[in-house]
Formats: sequence, structure tokens, C-alpha cells
Amino acid sequence: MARRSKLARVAALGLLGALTLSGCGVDRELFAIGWPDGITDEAQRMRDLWIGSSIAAMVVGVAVWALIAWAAIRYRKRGNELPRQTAYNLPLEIVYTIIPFIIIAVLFFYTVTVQNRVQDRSDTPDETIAVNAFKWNWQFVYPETEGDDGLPVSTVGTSSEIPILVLPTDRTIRFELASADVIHSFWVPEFLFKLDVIPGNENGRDNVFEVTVQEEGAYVGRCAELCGTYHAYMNFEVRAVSGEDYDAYLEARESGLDTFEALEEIGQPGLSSATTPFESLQNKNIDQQTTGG
Ligand SMILES: [Cu+2]
Repeated sequence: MARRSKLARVAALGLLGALTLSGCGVDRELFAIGWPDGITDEAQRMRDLWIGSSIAAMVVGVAVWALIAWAAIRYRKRGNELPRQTAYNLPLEIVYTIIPFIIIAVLFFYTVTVQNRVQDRSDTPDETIAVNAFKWNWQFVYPETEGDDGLPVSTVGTSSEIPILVLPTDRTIRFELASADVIHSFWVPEFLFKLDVIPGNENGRDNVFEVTVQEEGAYVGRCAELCGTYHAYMNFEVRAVSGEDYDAYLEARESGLDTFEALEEIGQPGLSSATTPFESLQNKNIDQQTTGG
């Protein structure tokens, strides 16, 4: 009897050890469970936290299942004799109070560390961009620039044109979000981050965050707060380019070129590629209806 229980304990421990090891050795991507790759410094950290938490949850889950199975088999009913009662087993109770506490403390530590990093703001960000949300589109203003009309350079979306938010890589970018009407939410899935855009800021929220983009490319951005009839079409595009291209883009804008022309000027497509404007979707639907397709 004693030998069998010892064997079961060794097997359970071995299983737990193997799982912990495989958690480290096996492709970590498996534990991303649907999270896209982030393109910012901050996103990488959040994704690592998420993967670490998934692995920890999986290890705990498997250990619990193994213990349940072991207890059910090892102590199954064999006769009518009442088994030995082990209530008020103090050492055991201390162990299963301390272990979860350690798990929570570790998760809490990493969560707070990553959260502080994500919410961190530098005193002097390299770039500042004002984002204005309204029903139902976006305006992006570069406050430190001056166009040929004397106003800061800006890009505004319409139902026939997706607004393109041009960003530099490898620079800290501060976003200052404002809403002209209702609550919207600024969301770039590849940032692994969204922030509500609250009109007025009366409640003390300041709607500011910072990121450093690592990867060049075109990424869709969305409104993530149901804000009315055309909420679903409130898309924009993030176009991340190199620092030099970004400077050249803003220079072209300051000289009077519009978003399309300035993008073409730096060798980028002038129109969005990550998402489609509302009107072209509408026309497509009408085309499909008239052609019966
Ligand atoms: Cu919205």
C-alpha cells in the first residue's frame, strides 16, 4: 500500500515537472492563444505577460486535474468501512494556502511592473500627436508643425477616405486623445492596447498614452466603443515609417501637400491598404445587389 502511494506521488510530481519544462521548451507562441504580435515596445511586454500567465494557468490546471484523478483512483470506495478521516490537517492547510498566495504574488508583481511600463510617460516625448474622435471619424493633428495655412498639419477622415495616421518607428510618441461628442475608443489591435476617448475629461482622466513603434507597416485602427450608427466604419490606418521618412512626410505636409501627395512623395501608397472606406463598401453592396451577386 505504502509503495503504491509513493509511486503515485512520484508520478504526479514527474508529470508536473515535465509540464513545467515543456511550458518553457515548447513553442511559446502556442500560449499566445490568439493574441497578435505587437508592434510596440509596450505591446511586447504585455504579450510576454500574457504568455507567462497562460503557461502558469496551464501548469496549475494540469496539476489540479492530475491530483483529482489521483485522489479519485487511489481513494475510490473499496468497502463499507469509513476511511481514515484527516480533517484539520494543519500542515496541509498551510501548504494549500501558501502556494496560491505565492502564485498570486508572482502574477501581481509582473502585472504591476508591465502596467507601470505601459502607463509610463516620458517628460519629453519625441513626438506628440493630437487625436480627435468624432461621430464618425478621426482627425490626427501634429501640433508641433505648421502648414502653409498657418495651422498645424492634420489629417481628417471622410466616408470616402480612410484617415492615415503616419507614425515614426523608434521614437516615443505621445497620443493626446479628445472627443468632440460621445465616448469613443482609440484602438490599434497591433498595439495590443486601447484607450477610451472621453469628451471633456471632466472626470479627471487625461486620455494620454505613449508608445514606441518598432515595426514599419500599415495597420488598421478602430473605434472600440459603440458610439452610434456608423461606429463600425470608424476605421483609420496607422502607417509606421522610418524616422527620416516621417520627417520628410511632415516637411511635405508643411509645404502644402495633402496626406495622399505627401505619402506618395516619400514612396508610400497614398491610400489606405489595411482597411476600406465606408463608401466603397456601400458601393460594393449596391454592385452586388444590382448584379445579383
Ligand atoms: Cu466611435
